[in-house]
This record gives sequence, structure tokens and C-alpha cells, in this order.
Amino acid sequence: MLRALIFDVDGTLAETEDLHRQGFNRAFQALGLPWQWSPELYAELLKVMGGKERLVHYIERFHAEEAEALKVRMPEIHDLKTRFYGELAQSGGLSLRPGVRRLVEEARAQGVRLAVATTTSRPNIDLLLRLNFPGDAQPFDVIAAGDEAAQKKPAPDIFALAVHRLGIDPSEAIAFEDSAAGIRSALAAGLPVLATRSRYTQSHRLDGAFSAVSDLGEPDAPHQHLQGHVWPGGVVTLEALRDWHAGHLRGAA
Ligand code: XBP
Ligand code: MG
Repeated sequence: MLRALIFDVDGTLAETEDLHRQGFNRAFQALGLPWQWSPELYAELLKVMGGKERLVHYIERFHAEEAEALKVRMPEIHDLKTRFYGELAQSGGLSLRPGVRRLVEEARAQGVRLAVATTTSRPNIDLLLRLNFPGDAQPFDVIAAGDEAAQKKPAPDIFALAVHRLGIDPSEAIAFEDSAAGIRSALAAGLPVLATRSRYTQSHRLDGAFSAVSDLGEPDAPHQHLQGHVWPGGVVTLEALRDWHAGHLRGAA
């Protein structure tokens, strides 16, 4: 039985990555660091998951000669980036990607549990949920985020933590991801993965996902199919997910 849907956040629930990039740039400027991350460079840096890890990677790769002194400043830079990200998100809006709200509502109405498994920091998720589900104290049953996992994606830790907190077997859930590292993480945790490609994962290989689409789709705005399972009408509905999942379990038996 399909008992839970587990969502990645950045690039999957919402197109947040460029706000993260801008948040980093504002933090660099505020701290007098002459660094500027372009969208092209950021796409490259995104291969390292987690903002803190990404920052350390950038320092080691581009400022190796002063790396030790700069790495000490990482927590300060990242805290400031999180603050600027929050300000940017609040002023510019942070809307959900197509089909996300519909699918979340279908799941809640039909008793399928909802979880988040992300490398992003907890305040960023709380803000995203507050802005998009006002008045709803807990739209998701389980949140597994950021430094709660010993190792970030592509390690399975954060998806495994979400599954553990849901108290289910991974075969009873479906994961939603936008990145190659995220797909690897969910697969390693034993979850089937549906990929929705995002702005910053256009060049990623989505191998391993049982289906890859441009987004979840809406009845009046069907998605573009990329590979694997095809969704009726170009829309990922809970009913269609249940059908796929039942067939998947029969195939595995
Ligand atoms: C994507 C990430 C995140 C964000 C930044 O996470 O790698 O690190 O870019 O967030 P996911 P922080 O797709 O798993 O949601 O700076 O708070 O780490
Ligand atoms: Mg993502």
C-alpha cells in the first residue's frame, strides 16, 4: 500500500535555488568578501549538496591559499546567507511548483502521509511552509532536514531518517526529487523516485527514477514527459501514483 510521499525541498517543492545563490552573494557583500556566484558557477557548485558544505568546497577550490582562515568564517557567512535568503523569500514570494499543492491536498484528504527530506536548513523549510500554507500549523507529518543527517545527499541518511520517523517500510513510499544526487540518496534509502527536473538540474541525468517529468502538472497545464512511466493527461495525481505503486509491488513480489 502507498502510505507516504516524501518530498525534497529545493527545486522540488519550489524553485528556491536562485534565492539561495542571491542570499550567498548578499552575505559575501555584507562581509566584504569580493566573491560573486554567477548562475553558471552556482550550477557547478550545486554538485556539492548543503550550503555549508558548498561554501567549504568553494573556499578549498578557489581560495586554497587562505582556506584555513576562510573556513573558520563559514558558520558566520552561512548564518548571514540564511537571513538574507529569508528576506528575499519573504519579499519576492516563494511559490510552490506546479502540481505540488494539488498533490499535497489529495494526499492529506486521503490519509497518505507527507514528509520532507532535504539538505536545506530547517528555518528555510519553516518559512516555505508558512508562506504557502498559512494557518496550517503542520502541513507535513515529518520533516527531516539539514544537519540532522550525518551525511548529506547523495548519502541515504536524510531519506532514511524521514522513513524512520514515518514508521514505514521504504517500499510503502514514493520520493520526489529534482537532482541527480537527490535521486541517488532516495534510491540508496530503498525508495522509488519520481523526478521533476528544475531550473538548476537541466543537465542532470535522472537515471534511476521510475519516471522523470518537467513538473507534477495540472489538469489545465500538463507537464512534459522526460523518461520512464507516463502519467495520464500529463498530470501526477494520487490515484495515478497509487496505480503505479500497486503495479510496482506486484512486479517486485
Ligand atoms: C539543495 C541544497 C541546499 C540549498 C541551500 O537541497 O543543496 O543546500 O542549496 O540550503 P535539497 P542551505 O534539494 O535537498 O532541498 O544553505 O540551508 O544548506
Ligand atoms: Mg533539490
